[in-house]
Amino acid sequence: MNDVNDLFWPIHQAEVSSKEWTEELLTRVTKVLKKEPLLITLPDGPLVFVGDTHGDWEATLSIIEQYWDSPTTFVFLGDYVDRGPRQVENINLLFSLKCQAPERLILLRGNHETESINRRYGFYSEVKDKLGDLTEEYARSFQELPLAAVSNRRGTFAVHGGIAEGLEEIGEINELPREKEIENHITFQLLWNDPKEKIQGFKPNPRGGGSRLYGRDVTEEFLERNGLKFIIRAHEVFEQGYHEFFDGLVISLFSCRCYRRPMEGKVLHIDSDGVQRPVRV
Ligand SMILES: [Mn+2]
Repeated sequence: MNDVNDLFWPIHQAEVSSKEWTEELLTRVTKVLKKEPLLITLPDGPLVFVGDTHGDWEATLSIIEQYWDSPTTFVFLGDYVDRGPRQVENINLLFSLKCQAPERLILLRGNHETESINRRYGFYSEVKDKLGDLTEEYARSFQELPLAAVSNRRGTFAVHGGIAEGLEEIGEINELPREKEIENHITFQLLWNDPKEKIQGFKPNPRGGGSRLYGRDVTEEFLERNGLKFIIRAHEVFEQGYHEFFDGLVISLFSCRCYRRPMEGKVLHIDSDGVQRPVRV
């Protein structure tokens, strides 16, 4: 196992790297991501799931350092950029670790890993300020990010937003297109949908754009059809960083500690025996 200190990225320095270094990083990570399927099958060992980090570079670093020396696989649920203080540093750290140790770190796509969203919520201008112009290169890397992960042993499905109306079998995710701007309605929902108590089926989501709310009944049907037990997702802010829907059938994580105001961030650790524990960042 690589020592985290020997890696390509000097992780203890908050300074942004040069444009040349980042360009090389993006070329490398795009190649690594292209080799991955859109639905990742997770290994059987311990797992740590991480919700939105949104430029909270320090949160990402502390999570990495906490679990790097154990045989833990990291599953990041997307939304690495926009909003927070160190977006370039956050995504560069994650991409660098991905290049160095692709098996240890799964980086799923969030709805913020899209150029049109980055233009509105801060990443686009941060890249221009710190690196000149690599927005196109970042967008090309984001296009290759996998959409979901499954742990057959744990019966867990991990995705940024949640289940999608029209998606029957999770294997169908591997047939989805890799799009720079997300137009496929299944992909869009995987990244944008939210669970909601006390509704039936799928309903229009106030977020708009074709996103849906999903209720307990369709969640149970999806889990049963796919032989799964529960879903881990991110995408929504919770002050405590952790929230359970439908008596734990859906676990929602938020790991950033500085979203508009200071708050707790949490990750979910699942050990070799399947014991789940929310852990404060
Ligand atoms: Mn999101």
